[in-house]
Amino acid sequence: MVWKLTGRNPQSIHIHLCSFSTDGSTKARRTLAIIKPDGLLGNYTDDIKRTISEYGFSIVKEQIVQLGEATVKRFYAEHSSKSFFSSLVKYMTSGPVLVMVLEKDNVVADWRALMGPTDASKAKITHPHSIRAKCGLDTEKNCVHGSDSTKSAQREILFFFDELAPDE
Ligand code: RTP
Ligand code: MG
Repeated sequence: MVWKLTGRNPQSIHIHLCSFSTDGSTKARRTLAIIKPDGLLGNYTDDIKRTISEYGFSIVKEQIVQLGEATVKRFYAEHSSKSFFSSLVKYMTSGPVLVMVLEKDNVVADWRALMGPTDASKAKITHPHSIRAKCGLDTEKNCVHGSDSTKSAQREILFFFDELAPDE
């Protein structure tokens, strides 16, 4: 079976799904997604989850959580020296978030493509069908998170769902 879903505007979303991956690994097929406070408070959750399903992702785990400052600082530690860090912490603790583990082939790249670029105001112009274009506002309030690599995905999934740790 071959899935071939493309974005409504192929120039803005490039997703080609092929279900013939046979490496047997589940880790490489999972990523961490978060609907950030502006997404949840703005009532975008149902639309985002519908889009997730339409593009062939399965939601393996999900949990609504109110993140505290210390948790956000640990989660986004790679940005701790950036000028926007304190503002990011304030934003991510401003309301509850929906944390999800998504699964499909090529999941990390495909979820990043579906989210769109970090700056939602630019996404509205360059990637108008992306999730950030539809529900984000600017370079900070961009509605959704996605792991940026398979390695980050493994760390981030365990960060929130340690029951998904491999046995060995
Ligand atoms: P994310 O990690 O949330 O999926 O976002 P990303 O990879 O697209 O962008 P990243 O560079 O990792 O930045 C993490 C989050 O920090 C906020 N941000 N604010 N004010 C600013 O200049 C600025 N830059 C980034 C955004 O919420 C971004 O998603
Ligand atoms: Mg990032």
